[in-house]
Amino acid sequence: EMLSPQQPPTRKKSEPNRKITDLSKEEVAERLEQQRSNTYHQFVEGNLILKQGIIEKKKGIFPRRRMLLLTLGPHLYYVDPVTMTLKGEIPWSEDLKSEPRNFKKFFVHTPNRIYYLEDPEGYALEWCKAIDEVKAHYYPLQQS
Ligand code: 4IP
Repeated sequence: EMLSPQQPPTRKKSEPNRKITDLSKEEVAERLEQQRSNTYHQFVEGNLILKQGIIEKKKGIFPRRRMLLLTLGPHLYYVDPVTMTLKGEIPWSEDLKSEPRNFKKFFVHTPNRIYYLEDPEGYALEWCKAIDEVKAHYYPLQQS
């Protein structure tokens, strides 16, 4: 099965328990190769994109539409999809926590800031699950 170069694959329906981080070295290498044609590859410092999608990040008066990129590393980059510029990164640490609020809204808690995010497509739970799996992968002793 060919993976689309633009959208990293999400969980396959046939493998519901497979974690987003369950990848062999060969799969990582193959997907990195495919990722070169992803227009957002330029922002992720060579890291494999595990999940990407447009979200709204609320801060101040105006929510900002951003492409959120969850990668190995781990990293959570966000890019302005109109100007195609990297706007920042949600800093990873063992203390990062996702919190779904409803199907659209979710929070990402970090020691110095709570990121208020909204997935207009309604896949907030998917985002939180992916973030939790990445956290469990990199910080296995931190799970409560
Ligand atoms: C900006 O609001 C944008 O929301 C920025 O988001 C945000 O930076 C700024 O917060 C905030 O002041 P205005 O443009 O309405 O002023 P983005 O960087 O995605 O464009 P971050 O990146 O931190 O969310 P400050 O406090 O970081 O400057």
